[in-house]
Amino acid sequence: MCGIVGIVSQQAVGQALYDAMTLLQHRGQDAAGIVTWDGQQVHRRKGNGLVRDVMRANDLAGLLGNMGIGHVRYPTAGTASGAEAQPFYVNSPYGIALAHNGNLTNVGELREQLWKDDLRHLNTSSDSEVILNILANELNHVHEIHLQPEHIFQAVKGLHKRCRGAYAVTALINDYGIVAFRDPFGIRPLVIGQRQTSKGMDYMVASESVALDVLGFDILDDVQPGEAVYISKEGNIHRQQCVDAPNYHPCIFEHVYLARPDSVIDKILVYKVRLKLGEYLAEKVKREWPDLDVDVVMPVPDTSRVAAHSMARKLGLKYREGLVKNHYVGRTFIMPEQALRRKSVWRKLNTIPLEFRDKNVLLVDDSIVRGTTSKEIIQMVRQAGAKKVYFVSAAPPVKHPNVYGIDMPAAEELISHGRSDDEVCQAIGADGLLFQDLSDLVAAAQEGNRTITRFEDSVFSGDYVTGDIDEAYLKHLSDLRNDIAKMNQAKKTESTMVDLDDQT
Ligand code: PIN
Repeated sequence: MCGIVGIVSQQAVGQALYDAMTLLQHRGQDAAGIVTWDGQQVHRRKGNGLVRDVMRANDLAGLLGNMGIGHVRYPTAGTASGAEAQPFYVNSPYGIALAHNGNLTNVGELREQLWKDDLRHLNTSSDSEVILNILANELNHVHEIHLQPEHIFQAVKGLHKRCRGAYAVTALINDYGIVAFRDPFGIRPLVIGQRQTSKGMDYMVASESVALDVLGFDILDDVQPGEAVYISKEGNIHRQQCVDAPNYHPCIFEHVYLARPDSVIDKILVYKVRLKLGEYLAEKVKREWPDLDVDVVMPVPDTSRVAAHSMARKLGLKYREGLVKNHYVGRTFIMPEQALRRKSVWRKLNTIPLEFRDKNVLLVDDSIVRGTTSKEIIQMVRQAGAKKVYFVSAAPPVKHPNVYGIDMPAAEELISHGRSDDEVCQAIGADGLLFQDLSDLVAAAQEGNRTITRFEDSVFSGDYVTGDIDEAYLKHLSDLRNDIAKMNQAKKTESTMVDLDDQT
């Protein structure tokens, strides 16, 4: 999961890109980058770390121009190395910079084609570099010195024919404008907004609407699955569907945990989904645990707060916040090594014993992925004096790996993979455990937009919407993602800042 943004304005965009990226920072804390065009020249800054650490004041001052794109990165395919921070850049044709959120599922085949058929060298293991080179190659075929919107759409059509998987993209074409597009299933989110200023209309595309909101842009629409949106440097917007049969199957995990609650994705307010998740959970608790003796409902901060609150209300139980989060340590499932992850739970959360002493507590978390934090939290809560600890997950059990750009662990590292709910309950040491039903999660999201008949929910169901995922692919992914692989990568990439000349 990453965050992307693109802005075309009639005034300088450096600061606005920076602000948008800080609003998307929850989507990736690993690396950040911005590329702008000032009418003559491209300006770039990228590196490992948070937006505020990569872009110091003097870097920002150098990001000149009225259009640009930005990216915050959470490592998925490839490694976490600074050389792979985005946007990537190619100088032909025109000069194109590209930022991508997602993961291609036929990247091996594309790499081979790019080398053997298109004579293009790839310098990193990132699939975003692959997409950029495919786009460049398709634009090369068009071979127009005066690029028109229809040429760009033709190139995106060609790209859709070659690429499989999940991709939401913003690309800057020097001296022309910004093109944004979404894969034919609309798996990763992408929204367009506009803002009227005294100098003209500004346009922004971003992974989440929160970036538009805060910067004073109104939501115009979601980029549709398979659609491309081209905004010329003059501020003219062109849109075209670039696949014959698009399917609207956005990722449901955005609503579980990834997105900010104040974002609206595909017309669905994330906050409302989480409220609903709590209500469905309350019904399940009533059904499954009719004699439950609980003194207090408590969220594991932060994501599950909304669901825990609506659940407590529906159950007529007290809602309390007895776990306090330190916001200055990273999210735990980013960390590669199991031991590191364990330790960080204790660095991240602390208890208020007053809320636990001699009480039966019902803890709510947004999901259980590896189960490491749940286990540690339950121990922590018992140490704080709780008598009984029940645990509910606002999402169904995560049983399958994600292949569409969420940095989930390998299947064998998912606690619910190959385990019954009772076995998971035992493994995390709870007195009782309930998971949300998948049908309720889908219903909660669908209530926000009934035109979406299916969501990408493979981590729960094992059904991969693109239809091209087989055992061999999952095995390959597991080899890339397991803890040992991640530790080896981490060792290789100890240096933090990138050389700005790492052009592709
Ligand atoms: C909470 C995010 N949420 C907490 C992410 C932990 C699963 N984990 C998924 C629960 S917040 S584990 O937004 O960072 O506050 O099951 O892998 O141990």
